[in-house]
Amino acid sequence: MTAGVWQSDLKQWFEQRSTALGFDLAGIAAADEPNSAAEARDATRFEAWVDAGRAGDMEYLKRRDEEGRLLRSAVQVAHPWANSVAICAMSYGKPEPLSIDQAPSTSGWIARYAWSGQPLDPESPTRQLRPTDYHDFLLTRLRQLAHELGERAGGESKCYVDTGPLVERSLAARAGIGWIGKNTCVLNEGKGSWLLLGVILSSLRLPAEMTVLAADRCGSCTRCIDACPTEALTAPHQMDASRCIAYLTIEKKGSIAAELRESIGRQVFGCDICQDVCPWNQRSSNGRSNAGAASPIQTRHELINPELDWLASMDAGTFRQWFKGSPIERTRRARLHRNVAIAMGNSGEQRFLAQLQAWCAEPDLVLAEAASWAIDKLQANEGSSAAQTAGTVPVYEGAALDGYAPR
Ligand code: B12
Ligand code: SF4
Ligand code: SF4
Repeated sequence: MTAGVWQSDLKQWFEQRSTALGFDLAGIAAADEPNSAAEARDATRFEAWVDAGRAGDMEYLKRRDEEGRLLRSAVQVAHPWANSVAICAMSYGKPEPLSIDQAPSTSGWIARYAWSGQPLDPESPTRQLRPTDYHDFLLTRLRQLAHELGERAGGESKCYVDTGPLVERSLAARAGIGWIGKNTCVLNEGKGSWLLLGVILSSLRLPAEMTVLAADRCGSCTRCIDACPTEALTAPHQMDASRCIAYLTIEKKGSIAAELRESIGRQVFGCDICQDVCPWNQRSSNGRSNAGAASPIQTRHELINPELDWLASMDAGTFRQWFKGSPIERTRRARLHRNVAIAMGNSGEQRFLAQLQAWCAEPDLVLAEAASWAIDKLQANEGSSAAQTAGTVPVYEGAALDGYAPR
């Protein structure tokens, strides 16, 4: 296939169109240099990560081609036709509370990316929000953009949000969206790390001089590493995903290892701690998404610090009503309840015993076992304060970034 080239006016057009479609940041990186230093470095890092068993049970990350190469080690392994990647990022930064703020000990925490909703009717005074999932609304916008790009410059393209055989964060860093923080998230000086990423693979070639990288602004700060309750951040930029609360509460099927349960605290879906403590997010959470009045990323306030017994009371119908179309839907009710049982055990609240006892009689053995663990924990802690769960992560004052002041 003959490939066109990203000219600077095309790049400019792309950035403008991505903003018009509701994205906050956009950038382009080359994917046509399998032997370039950046590709080789990322491939080595990814392989080392998988070989060290860091991916836990996430088998999709370990898939290989016939030659034994990991599909995600470089873009061209699975997409030999792709010469460039265009990355678009949407901010979900909001001024709402953080997981590390004080909260009732009876409440849980749902990761803020999963609070998203869109008005059923923007004109209605109640502005009731229906659940949305970033995979869907980013992909729709990316496909529109890819279609327009094709009309303008030709070439082949393919869009992914999350699910493609790519390491999106490495590509985003190479496209200048931001730098990879010590918590492994992509951070942008203006927007922080509350960014959702989407990728358009393209057969267009990118001249090397068009690549502009963002400087690393972590300095000597280690707040994310210090705050991680499960020690999943084993070193700067190194994550053992099999210990990460996001993995344990969202991805992990079956029972969660007993030794990690207490550290999960009150997180019932995902984890925001290593981003909540980041000084770049404490400022940039004011930088709202530019997605507009009918934005699909508005906050469903009921999901901030939700009461654990409210989540526990959900039957199949109520769960569907609240979470159909949300990222929480894919975790399913049984897994959410497993997580709620663990959070109840960590709460110190004796009033959850009745619910936990009811779950012990459930045919779902994973839930029954988690509930039984929680009962033992509550009974062992009887009389002690419930302050175990909320606001346990140290709250940091001021910035400790070498010579850099977050805006
Ligand atoms: C699997 C996965 C997870 C796993 C593993 C996370 C991980 N760190 O790998 C789990 C379930 C734990 C997870 C959690 C979360 N995830 Co996730 N996840 C993914 C997914 C599908 C693949 C990631 C992957 O390939 N990891 C493999 C490892 C090797 O990658 P890595 O740790 O990023 O390592 C690379 C770099 O760190 C770098 N590197 C390594 N060493 C060094 C050293 C230096 C000096 C430097 C500079 C770089 C560097 O090279 C490595 C390889 O290329 C991506 C989507 C995608 N297709 O890419 C989303 C994605 C990374 N997740 C995302 C989100 C939002 C989250 C959560 C915030 C959700 C939540 N609130 O619960 C948390 C964040 C936790 C955290 N601190 O990372 C976003 C990240 C956006 C951002 N701003 O970075 C993504 C891109 C999805 C999206 N489309 O927006 N996730
Ligand atoms: S998301 Fe939570 S558990 Fe995972 S690395 Fe960050 S602080 Fe640790
Ligand atoms: S908390 Fe500090 S070290 Fe961690 S990502 Fe943010 S600035 Fe970097």
